Amino acid sequence: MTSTAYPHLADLGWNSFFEDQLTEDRPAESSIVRVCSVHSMVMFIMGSEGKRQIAIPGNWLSGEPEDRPTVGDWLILDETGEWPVRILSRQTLVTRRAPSDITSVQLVAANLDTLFIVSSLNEDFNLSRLERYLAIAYEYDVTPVVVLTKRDLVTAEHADDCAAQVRALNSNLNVVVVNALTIDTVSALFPWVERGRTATLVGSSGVGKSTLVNTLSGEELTLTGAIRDSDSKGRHTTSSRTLYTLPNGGLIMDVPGFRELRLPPCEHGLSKVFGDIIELGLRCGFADCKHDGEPDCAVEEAVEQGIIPQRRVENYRKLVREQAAQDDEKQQAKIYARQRRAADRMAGRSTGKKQRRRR
Ligand SMILES: Nc1nc2c(ncn2[C@@H]2O[C@H](COP(=O)(O)OP(=O)(O)OP(=O)(O)O)[C@@H](O)[C@H]2O)c(=O)[nH]1
Ligand SMILES: [Mg+2]
Ligand SMILES: [Zn+2]
Repeated sequence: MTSTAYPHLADLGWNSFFEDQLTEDRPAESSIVRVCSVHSMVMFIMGSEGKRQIAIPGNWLSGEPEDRPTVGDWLILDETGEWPVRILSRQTLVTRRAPSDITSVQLVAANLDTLFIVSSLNEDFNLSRLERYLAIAYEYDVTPVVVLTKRDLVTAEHADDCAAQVRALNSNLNVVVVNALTIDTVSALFPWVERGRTATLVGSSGVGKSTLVNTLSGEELTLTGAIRDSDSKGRHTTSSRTLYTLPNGGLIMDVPGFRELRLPPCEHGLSKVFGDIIELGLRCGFADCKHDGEPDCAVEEAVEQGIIPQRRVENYRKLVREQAAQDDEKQQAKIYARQRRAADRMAGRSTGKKQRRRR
């Protein structure tokens, strides 16, 4: 853990990144607090003196989404300790496109170390959806851990097969298979949510995010909900994002289930998730190949040879289309070109490569 002038805050995730922002008068330890939950006019905060509620300044509410406080933020309070005056710059910030208005972003969580991407091993299991979540984790430089729940409800073969499919997405990926109801398997998550570290749980409704919070804490900190029999989906039991402290000193944020996850601008994240496809694309006949029926396409050849699953290529193309906001062909071409150039640079092939056709 980082040593700072505010020892009690280190347990809440405080480190030198935040301390370095306090250049002028150094506030008292009691004036530095972390946001646990945000409601329409008030927020809950925690600090060296415990947890309490304060009002959100009106002018903060009318600002841009990024200028508003979100769960996980560090705030400085005025001398009265009642009024927040500043949001410290975020070390990490995870956003998504707002479901109601895809032109604006919605803040999911600030200052995280770990993103637990939760999926159940039954009907919810979907590799393309996991690739979306992974793109976010890579974009924002937060360590992803894929947590596959409900191991007790499926056969061991099915659980092993699903875990192997997830590991095949990226050989460095952390994948943990659990029965979220009991600590024996869930304890494997502790290394990613140690004292002073912050983790967030994301995934569809009903996959067991709140159940994991309760099992990790050994208490009923948050409500969990039954699943609909008709389609095994959850009922959106958790309604707001909340940061909890675990008995081991780790911090974990429970998040309402996402109905759909629309990616924010996320080109870098996508190029990490789909690095293998981009790399292969350097060998396509056309420099601007979209891997969609063009002649001499190295990616489609790899699909035919069973090296890359068709699903994965389709998901890559779909997510680039989404990035380009609404099927703008020129925009898509630019994204493909930027990602290829970056891969080209990484591979050190900027000179002496084969001359490719341009359309
Ligand atoms: N058998 C079994 N049931 C589980 C497991 N994980 C979660 N459940 C059950 O699934 C239901 C939904 O769990 P929650 O923890 O409420 O799901 P959630 O992801 O928080 O859902 P939202 O808050 O709606 O987003 C509850 O009835 C849990 O008991 C598991 O690993 N095994
Ligand atoms: Mg929940
Ligand atoms: Zn191609």
